[in-house]
Amino acid sequence: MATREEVGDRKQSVAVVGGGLVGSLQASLLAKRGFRVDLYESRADIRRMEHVSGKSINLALSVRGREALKTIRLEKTVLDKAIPMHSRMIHSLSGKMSVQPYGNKDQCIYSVDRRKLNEQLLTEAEAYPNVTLHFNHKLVRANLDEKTLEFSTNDETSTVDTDFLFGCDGAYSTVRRQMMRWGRLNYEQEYIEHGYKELTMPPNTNGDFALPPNHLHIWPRHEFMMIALPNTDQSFTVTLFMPFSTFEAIETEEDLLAFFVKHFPDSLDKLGVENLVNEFFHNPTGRLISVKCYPHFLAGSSVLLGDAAHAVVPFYGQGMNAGFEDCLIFYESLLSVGDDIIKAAEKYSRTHWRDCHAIAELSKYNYLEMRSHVNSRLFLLFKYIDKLLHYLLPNVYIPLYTMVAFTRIPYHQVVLRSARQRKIVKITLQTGGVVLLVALGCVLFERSGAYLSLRYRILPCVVGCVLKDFHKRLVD
Ligand code: FAD
Ligand code: EGO
Repeated sequence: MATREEVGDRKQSVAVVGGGLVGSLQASLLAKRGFRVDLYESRADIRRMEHVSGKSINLALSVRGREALKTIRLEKTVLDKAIPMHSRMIHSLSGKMSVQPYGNKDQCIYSVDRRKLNEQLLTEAEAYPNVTLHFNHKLVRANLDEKTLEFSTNDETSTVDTDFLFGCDGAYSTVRRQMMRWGRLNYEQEYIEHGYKELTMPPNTNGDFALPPNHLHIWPRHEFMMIALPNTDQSFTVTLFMPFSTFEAIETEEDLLAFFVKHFPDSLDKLGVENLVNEFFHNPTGRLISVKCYPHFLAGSSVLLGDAAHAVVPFYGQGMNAGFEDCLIFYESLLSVGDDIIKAAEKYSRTHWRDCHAIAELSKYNYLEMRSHVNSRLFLLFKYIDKLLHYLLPNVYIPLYTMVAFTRIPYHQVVLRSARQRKIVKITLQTGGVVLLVALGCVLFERSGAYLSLRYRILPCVVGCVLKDFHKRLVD
């Protein structure tokens, strides 16, 4: 448990709406700076619930999220209950499994249980004397001029005053909607064609993991993508991503089994036919939304964080990580302006929105790339080329996934860098091709005994032009 020597005695009271992953982290970080924090969550206290409904069971935690957890001294506690995945394991249609490490030995992502993580974050927040958690409080309206919040609590409504408001209420944010009514908030959302279904791969008959546990398992099949992340109870949570139309086309048990035999034959036994049929037809098909908005700070009193500010499609496994990084960057802003919350919000929102937009775009781009031309062989090939280039040019070329998951390079710089890297590779390949042609020309001249002037005057000219062109294209 964290020591709380930093807790000061500031009068300012702030409201955090949403007690999900981001809201509960934000409450602790604000409490650490001495603010009086009231956190409002529409659901009941998940720590006292038997069953929690909702999206994804486990999540991949990477460096950005870990850095934020470190700040409230919760990283170790969380990692203790998480399973490291130090490589990807690619499953081909024939059942072949190929392993590719993420990098050096400490470069791994972690499979964490969403519910456990949320519970740990709530317990951590609650342990601050200056935090009050309010469950069963659903925000229905916010008056941003009067700075009042209206909640529906079970059957009643209640209204509270607040100095400052953090909207951490997820992709369908009510705070964001209120901000849009108040002022000029631009908003853009997009549902993608793919939905997702979560399935459980139970432990095998020996009670062990049905697949090696320390990997992120990926079945890349163009339009159909499947992944599996390990759980501490020796099971895996498998997520199948595919177009809604394909989900709808699978109506009977026979359809389902035929589909799995055709596309994921190696996983059928491990999922178990009865279990698969049961879960596939009982678990809901999730929808995936991508949200961008601007600005994230409005009315001098409201800031959006996490999915409320930028819901992203899960094809980089970055939604929570990006949301946690929002909180960390806000915290760093607070530190740099002496805990003046309005100045911190101004500073935070001046630049950070670009990174939020960038991760939304990167995630959508990866969705397009993976479904349009990635099967298991191409996936392995891309990753192999990435690895080779990184080996040859360790400081110049960093694979995109590495920058996203294993560094804190701001996402918008990741986009710029990756574009530059791609360009270098492309131009090098093109120039390499031209150089080969010229060399071939040389050999032919040699053989045909062409005029010396060709070899000594024209050739250097051609080589010079090629190199000049290479340089020119590289600089602009
Ligand atoms: P949420 O988790 O949605 O929490 C919002 C909270 O606000 C909820 O508790 C809700 O009850 C509450 N709330 C909503 N409205 C109100 C209201 N009006 N009043 C009061 N409370 C309210 N991210 C990763 O980093 N790695 C992954 O591997 C990963 N995998 C994913 C897989 C899938 C299939 C999906 C869908 C997402 C995945 N994500 C992943 C993204 C991650 O789930 C989200 O980015 C993360 O949950 C965002 O946290 P949040 O607190 O902003 O929002
Ligand atoms: C060619 C090959 C182009 C989430 C590979 C791009 C994402 C992308 C959904 C994986 C790992 C955590 C994830 C890699 C790429 C989680 C992830 C990756 C998926 C799907 C996921 C990787 C939950 C992009 N990380 N990743 O390199 O291992 O590569 F496959 Cl569908």
